Amino acid sequence: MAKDNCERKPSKAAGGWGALKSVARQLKNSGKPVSGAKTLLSLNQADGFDCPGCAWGDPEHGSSFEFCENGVKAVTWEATKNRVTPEFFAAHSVQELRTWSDHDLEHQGRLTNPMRYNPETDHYEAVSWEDAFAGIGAALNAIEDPNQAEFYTSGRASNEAAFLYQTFVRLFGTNNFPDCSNMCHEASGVALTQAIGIGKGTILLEDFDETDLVYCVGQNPGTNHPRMLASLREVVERGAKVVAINPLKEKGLTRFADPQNKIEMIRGTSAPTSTHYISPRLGGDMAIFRGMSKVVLEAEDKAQAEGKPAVLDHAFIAEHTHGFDAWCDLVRATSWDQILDQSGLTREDIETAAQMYIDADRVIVAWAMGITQHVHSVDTIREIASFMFLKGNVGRKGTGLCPVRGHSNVQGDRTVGINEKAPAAFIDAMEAELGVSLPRERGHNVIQAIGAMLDGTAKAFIALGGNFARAVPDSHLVAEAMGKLDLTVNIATKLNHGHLMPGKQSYVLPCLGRTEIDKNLEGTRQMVTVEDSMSMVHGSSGINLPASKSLLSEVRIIAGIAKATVGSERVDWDTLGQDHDKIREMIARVLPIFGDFNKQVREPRGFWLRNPASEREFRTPTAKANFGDADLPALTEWQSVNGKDAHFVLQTFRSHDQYNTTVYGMDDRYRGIYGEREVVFVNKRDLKAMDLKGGDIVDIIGTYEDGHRRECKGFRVVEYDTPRGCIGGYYPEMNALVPHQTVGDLSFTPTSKSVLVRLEKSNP
Ligand SMILES: Nc1nc2c(c(=O)[nH]1)N[C@H]1C(S)=C(S)[C@@H](COP(=O)(O)OP(=O)(O)OC[C@H]3O[C@@H](n4cnc5c(=O)[nH]c(N)nc54)[C@H](O)[C@@H]3O)O[C@H]1N2
Ligand SMILES: Nc1nc2c(c(=O)[nH]1)N[C@H]1C(S)=C(S)[C@@H](COP(=O)(O)OP(=O)(O)OC[C@H]3O[C@@H](n4cnc5c(=O)[nH]c(N)nc54)[C@H](O)[C@@H]3O)O[C@H]1N2
Ligand SMILES: [Mo]
Repeated sequence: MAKDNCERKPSKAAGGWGALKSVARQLKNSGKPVSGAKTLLSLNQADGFDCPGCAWGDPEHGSSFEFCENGVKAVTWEATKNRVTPEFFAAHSVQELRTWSDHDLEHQGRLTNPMRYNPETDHYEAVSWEDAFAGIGAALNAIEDPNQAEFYTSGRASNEAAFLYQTFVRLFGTNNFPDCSNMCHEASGVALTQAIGIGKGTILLEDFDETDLVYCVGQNPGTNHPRMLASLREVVERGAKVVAINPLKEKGLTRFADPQNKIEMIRGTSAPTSTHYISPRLGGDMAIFRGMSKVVLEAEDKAQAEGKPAVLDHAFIAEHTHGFDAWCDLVRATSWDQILDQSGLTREDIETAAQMYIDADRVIVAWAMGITQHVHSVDTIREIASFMFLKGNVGRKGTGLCPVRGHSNVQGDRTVGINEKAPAAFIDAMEAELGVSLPRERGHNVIQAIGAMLDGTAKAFIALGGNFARAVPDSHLVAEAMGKLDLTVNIATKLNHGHLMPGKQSYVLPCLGRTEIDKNLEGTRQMVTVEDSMSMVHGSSGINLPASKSLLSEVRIIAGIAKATVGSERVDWDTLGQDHDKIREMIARVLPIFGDFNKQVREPRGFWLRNPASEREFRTPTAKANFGDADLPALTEWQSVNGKDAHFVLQTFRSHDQYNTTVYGMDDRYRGIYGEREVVFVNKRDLKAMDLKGGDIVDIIGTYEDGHRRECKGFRVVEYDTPRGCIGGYYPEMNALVPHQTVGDLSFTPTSKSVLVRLEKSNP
């Protein structure tokens, strides 16, 4: 634990009074004229709005108060009374604002007016919506090649906004759709598509009620998916098992006090969220699953030799899978030495974790960024899937693969076409809908968009939400390159650093948030829809008055830009902009899986987008679930630094007080950090070896030899329970250290959880 951090200690359990106090503080600070409590009671209710916090599924809408501490932060942060007005921009130049922190920028509140950058004064100035649309349309049309424009999407955008956006971008003539998913669960999408024929998870929330065993891998749900803790805790209370696999002992994965449980709150008690905890080295998870599979295969051999019942589900393997024998050969050929060195575990650790699998009838594996943000993530997820196929743990009640998504609609955005490599069938359907041929070549993902900005071929950047400049690797280089573009446009609720690197022409366009009432010109309320991690699609309608009279919905802003850029010959943007039902009709024509979209989404709990893999229909080229075909990495990042003085693998993670690049506050209660973020978590023995102690100040230096100097200077050392050679610190500050050229194999995901660095004592 963070020993040297003076006055305050880490919390004993996740949730509890700490969470309630934090909620109260948040409500007070938001000071919303519309009652904060009323806003919260509408969260995740049938007639309310979807929590913009995370993509965890909801139980029956309306059955309880469905929010958590960090959902409250997300909501109140949006529903603040603070405003960023034209007067604010008149008072502060862009150069000045660039010196502000991420927290201070967003804390100024909601953007109120469309703004255009004036390079002569270095200030943003108010502009009318008409002039903004016309200016953007003219600038986009002045670009020689549509592939020189990058159209970014952050995963909070609704299905309706995302679908309209991709329609516009494809008509404009490019598939350049860098999106936050490229930095997030891309490896899950790639690996699951190869393994089971669809890049999504196969479980429903109810599966947690039936499962015998959950592996929760590379994920910190106490902070990032707090509503998942209720599921994990119920699994443990039922007597089933939860194995947490995480280099850090994350509080939420040990104990949870449910702030909505009165008795628990009064007694100050909490309950466990896991039954077993194993702490591997960074990037060691493929080795763990390979090792567990080895144990399972040995158990099968033994059972056969002794004439006992089979351990494997032979019927499933024979009927539904491909590549079993070849993969078994790989598993058997993998040495324990390599497995133990990469994972950093003992053979007993792995055998214990595998024995639980052997004993369990129904198993779920859930994972997030600790698995997806490495070089070997795709192979690791394939290995997880192969392990699960051994006992038919896919497509059965209480079983399944569960990539836990990040942004609340990141999965939906992909479904409706935010995809630089969309399937041909989708483009075919869009062409039939629009009566025009559309570009087919692969567009840019985030890494390729960065490349185009750095080499000067990109001319324009449009962002539907997010904070590209801070979220991406090599953030300093990228921010600088953004300033050289001809056009930058940001559709946003709040001011962030991404808006402060204006191109030659630049606009910041303020939009309505999830919490706000969206009415069209005739005064009819519009709802949007989102898809959660479990492929449930539901409606979301805000209840608060808009932060300013000048705001438009994302849908109307996109329609405005589209009309001014590609004209209304193919699409009646005015009508679609005014009527979300019409957009949903169009979505359902292009993607028949949405069925009678407008009717279904008005059911209280929304509806489930059928996932064939969860019914054992595997739409892969072999028409089967495919076992993996990869060896363990020849060398993990940890192995590459092991034995080199002061060299480490660094993981960059989230504090309890942030939402990605949105920094709510400076505390990380569960890890015992208060009032600061420029810290680096290091193992005690590593510190000793370097003659350092907790509280010392160090510089963290990137060790990639590609000509770029990467450093974070003056960070405070925190002595922490993390494996030797593996250190950690906060994103986005540490994006200055994450290289954009080193990416996940096949996923192109920045390797934010295995960054190679060196520590040096700071020279004050
Ligand atoms: N409050 C809040 N909620 C959020 C977000 C937020 O910022 N704040 N962000 C949203 C988004 S976009 C996303 S993608 C998710 C992110 O959700 P998480 O994936 O939980 O996010 P991180 O903070 O990056 O945490 C990564 C976890 O993986 C562990 N880990 C790192 N490397 C390894 C490894 O090699 N092996 C194993 N086994 N574990 C490892 C870390 O110790 C850490 O516990 O949360 C979403 N929800
Ligand atoms: N080093 C490192 N880098 C990472 C990660 C990591 O773990 N480590 N994680 C990666 C992951 S998983 C992700 S998903 C990305 C996140 O990358 P992004 O999605 O680009 O970043 P966010 O911080 O979520 O975006 C915050 C901004 O979104 C805008 N916003 C908020 N709500 C709305 C809305 O309703 N509409 C619109 N239009 N705008 C809105 C606000 O202006 C706010 O400032 O970062 C990635 N980068
Ligand atoms: Mo994410």
